[in-house]
Parts: sequence; structure tokens; C-alpha cells
Amino acid sequence: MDVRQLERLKQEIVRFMMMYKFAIEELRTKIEILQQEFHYIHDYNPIEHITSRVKSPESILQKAHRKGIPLSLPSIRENIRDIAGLRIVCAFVSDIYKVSEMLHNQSELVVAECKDYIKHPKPNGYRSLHLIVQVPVFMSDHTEKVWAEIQIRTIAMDFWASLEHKLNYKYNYQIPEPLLNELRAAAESIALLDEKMERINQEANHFKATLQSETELQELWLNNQRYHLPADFLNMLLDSDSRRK
Ligand code: 0O2
Repeated sequence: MDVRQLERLKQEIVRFMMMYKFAIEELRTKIEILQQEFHYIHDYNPIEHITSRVKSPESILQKAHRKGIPLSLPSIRENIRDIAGLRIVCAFVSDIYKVSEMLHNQSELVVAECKDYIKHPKPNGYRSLHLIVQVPVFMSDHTEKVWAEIQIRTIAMDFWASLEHKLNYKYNYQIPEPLLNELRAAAESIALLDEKMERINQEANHFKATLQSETELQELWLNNQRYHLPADFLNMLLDSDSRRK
């Protein structure tokens, strides 16, 4: 292969990978807006943190070989749908489903597949909710629809998955049976812990709701600025709300 041909191919691969970087940026912006909107309305943030990555060319190649996918860019683009990957980490299991619902309601986003490894954990104990989505990326002269995978999980599930990933790397995907059993048991404990944390949080929310004073309900904060909601304004809205029903 001559140098010019190699350069052209490299450019093609760079353009290919860049599309996934843009898809991640589009998704991050969408999710950050949803997160802020949710925070203002419910005074609560369902997302702890978000990480993202574009799959490396080695990893794409390995997956293509493993799945018997023809080695061409169009075929990889269509068949490997987790080249762009986002991981959303939440505190509670109910937050995972709230975030998933918000993403399903985004008109520009097509959710093509939802794999619920929380209701149906993998045999090794892996838990997480995976959404395969198609996101439009707006270029100067056209719009590209790009596949991405969004993994949503709790802090505890994330902790388990990163340890399991590390062990797989260490043992070259041949983790000894006793360790596999311990991992499965740890996954069970984590599921129970997630349930317990959820219950405690629900009780705390109930307590907070009963304490919320009228004065608190008459103020709102936007960009660190406090706004007062006059009682007349609230009454007027209440009136029109009841007329609508
Ligand atoms: P990486 O390094 O994250 O890119 P596959 O299971 O890959 O043959 P599919 O349908 O793409 O087919 O997989 P699935 O089940 O939706 O899983 C996709 C991703 O979820 C994986 O990507 C992992 O990131 C994560 N995942 C799935 N199962 C496990 C598991 O048992 N343990 C851990 N730690 N992570 C898991 P990649 O491409 O495998 O890896």
C-alpha cells in the first residue's frame, strides 16, 4: 500500500471516529439539559456522574471478528452499535428508570433497544440498563444518524462492574471458579444494598415533603437567583388549572 493510499484511509478512519465523538457530545448536552430541568422542577438530581468513551480501533476490530461482521466501515457503522458509549451513574435504582424514561421521551432520539440487566441480570451477576439509541449529528451540509450505547447503573453496580472488568483483564477472561462464585455473591449483596438504600431514601423524601413550609413553596431559584412567587400569582394559576380539569 503506498503512503498516499494509507493517508487517505487514515483520514477516512479519523472522520469515522469523529462522528462518534460528536454523537457523544450531542448526547451529553441533551442529558445535561434534562438533568438541570429535573433538578429545577423536583429539587433533586437523579444523576451522580456521566462518563463516555469512543471504542478503540483494536476493540472495534476484536468485536467485528467475534461477531463475524464484515470488515468495512459501512458494515461496522451499522452492526457495532456501542462505538460511542455513555455511562450514566445514579444513586438509586428508581433514578435509573427515571433517566431512561426521560431519554425515551426525547423526540430527536430513537431508542432502538433496551436491555434490562437489572430485572434480568447476566449469569455472572452483571446488572445495568442498556439503551441502544440513534442520535442525529448535525454537520454543515448533512445530518448523520449515529448509533450509541447508554449504560445506566447505580454507584454500587458500577463498582461491581469495574472490579469484574479488572479481574477479567488480570485473568485474561478465565477468572477461577471460586472467584466467580464470590463475584456472583457480591452482586447479590449489592442488589440488596441498592434496595435498602432506595427504601431509606423514600422515607427521607416522605419526611422532607411533610416538612416543606408554605414559604419554601413560594420561592424558586434559577441560576443562583431567588424569585418570590406572590400568593395572588399562585392562586391565579390554581384557578386556571382547576378550570382546565
Ligand atoms: P467495553 O470495553 O465496555 O467496550 P457482547 O456481549 O459485547 O457480545 P452486546 O449485545 O454488544 O454483545 O453486549 P451487551 O450485553 O449489551 O454489553 C455491552 C457492554 O456492556 C460491554 O461492552 C460492557 O461495557 C458492558 N458489559 C456487558 N456485560 C458485562 C459484564 O458481564 N461485565 C462487565 N464488567 N461489563 C459488561 P464491551 O464491548 O464488552 O466492552
